[in-house]
Order: sequence, then C-alpha cells, then structure tokens
Amino acid sequence: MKLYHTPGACSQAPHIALNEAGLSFDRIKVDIPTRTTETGGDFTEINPKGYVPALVLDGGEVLTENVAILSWIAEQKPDLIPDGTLGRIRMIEALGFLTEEVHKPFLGFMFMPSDEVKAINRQALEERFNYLAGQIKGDYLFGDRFSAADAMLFVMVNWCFGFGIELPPALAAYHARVAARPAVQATLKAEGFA
Ligand SMILES: N[C@@H](CCC(=O)N[C@@H](CS)C(=O)NCC(=O)O)C(=O)O
Repeated sequence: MKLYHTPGACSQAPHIALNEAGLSFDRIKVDIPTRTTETGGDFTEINPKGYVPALVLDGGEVLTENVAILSWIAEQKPDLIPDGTLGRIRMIEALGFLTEEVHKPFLGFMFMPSDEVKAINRQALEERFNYLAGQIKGDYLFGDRFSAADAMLFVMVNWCFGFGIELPPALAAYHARVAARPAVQATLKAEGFA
C-alpha cells in the first residue's frame, strides 16, 4: 500500500490513521505546486484531481478523498469506528463536516488574498471549532476511544495553531491528548514535525 502525502497537509489525517491501525504502507511525498512525487513522477497519473491524499491499495486500486480513505482505513481496523449502531455513520457525518465545513474554509482563509474573504472564513472556522468543542465526548470526539474522525479533527486543530485561529480551551486540551498518542508522534516525526 502506498500513501501519497505532503507533510502538514490534510493527508496527515490518513497518515495518522494508518499508523493507528498498525497497517504497513510506503509513504511517497508529493510537491503540491508542481504535482510531482519525490521520485520525480507525475502525481496526476496517480490522482488526476491533483491533490493529496491518495492511497494506492495492494491490489492497485486508488482511493482519493479523505472521507473515503479514512473510512476504508477504519474498516481495516474497526477499533477506529465509534461504538453504536450508528457508529460508522456518525464517523462519516463527522468526516463530511470536517472535510467540507472546516477544511474548505481553511483553504479560503489561508490562500485567498482578500481580507474580507479571510474574515468570513475566520468567522466560519471559529464558529465551527466552537461547535466541535461541544461535541467532544470524553477524551475524543466519540468518547474514550480514538476514531478515524479524530485523525482529521487533530489535523484541523493543528492548523489553528499555525494560522492563528482562536481555539476553545476544550480543543486545546484535546490537541495535547491526541498529540501524545504514540501513532501521532510517529506520524509527526515521519513528516518532520517532531
Ligand atoms: N476533497 C479533498 C481535498 C484535498 C485537498 O484539498 N488537499 C490539499 C492539501 S490539504 C491539496 O493537495 N491541494 C492541492 C490542490 O488542490 O491542487 C479531500 O478531502 O481529500
């Protein structure tokens, strides 16, 4: 299995989840601006959409989109799926929210030159992180067990530190708890952040 990723990008979420699941995989870095892999390959031959993450399964199938990749990883290691009859669906619901309603405004905040657009996205992000802080049910999003949705939430919270988005105290404490997990430490180290 091969994970195409960029250090610090949203591909850090499946990177964490793969490590949490204990799956064996190779990491291949992608330079986003040039869409080139670290071995000089054309990344659009792997993912024609041109963005990370992409996960190439052992059989050669390519998975893209964090929602799909994180759901697939969780299915390989069901400990990463929240409990309850709706556990899997709640995880997908959280992943949809994180990828659409948090990740997207972040891109608008980080890359849009207009101050007005930045301010709109900052406000959306602060409201959504407040909502998420109220959703934490124990140590993690769904209780005392880490789920694949926590991998994505951790990366989004991590970006808040880097880009000056104010965090509610519950999410700052959450960040410290997740960062202390061995699989998360291993991921940060592999990406050059620890
Ligand atoms: N919908 C995709 C979005 C992925 C995405 O936006 N990845 C960023 C890095 S955080 C990227 O590679 N952007 C480069 C581009 O859009 O060309 C997902 O959720 O996986």
